[in-house]
Amino acid sequence: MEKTLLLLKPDAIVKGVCGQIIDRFEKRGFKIAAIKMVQLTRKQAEIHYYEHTDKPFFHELVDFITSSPLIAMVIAGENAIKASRFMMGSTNPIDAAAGTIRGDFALNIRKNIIHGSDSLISAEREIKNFFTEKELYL
Ligand code: IDP
Ligand code: MG
Repeated sequence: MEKTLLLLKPDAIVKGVCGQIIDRFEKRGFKIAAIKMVQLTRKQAEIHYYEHTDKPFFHELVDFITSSPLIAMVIAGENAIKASRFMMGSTNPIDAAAGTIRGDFALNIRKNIIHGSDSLISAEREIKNFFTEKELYL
């Protein structure tokens, strides 16, 4: 079964909308394979977002994602990666359709509520940055 890493970013916790977001994935038919609350170290955040190292917003991104705890989870199901990216909506919430998570819960590109892996290769790499093999229940 395909797996993907989701992060309910610090703003999702501050806003108190994590339950509503998890509910959408469960209703869609995905199974939770792992879940934990964690405050990222800068090192772990830099590993997670390494592809953006050279972007002008990298420092701001790491500041934000490490600012307070987040919820990391692995969900499993058919086409988990593509389906969850559609459910999340566009990176910039202003462009995200109503009915998507970012379209319904966010307004700001930095505080855009959720992360989801964008490919099989990144899912595999990102999951390993958060969970050991033993922590995955499939
Ligand atoms: P994604 O989260 O939709 O995959 P990416 O392009 O991988 O989007 O960017 C990672 C995260 O970096 C985004 O979710 C967003 O929070 C943040 N980000 C992207 N572009 C900008 C920007 O121009 N300014 C500030 N933050 C940005
Ligand atoms: Mg991305």
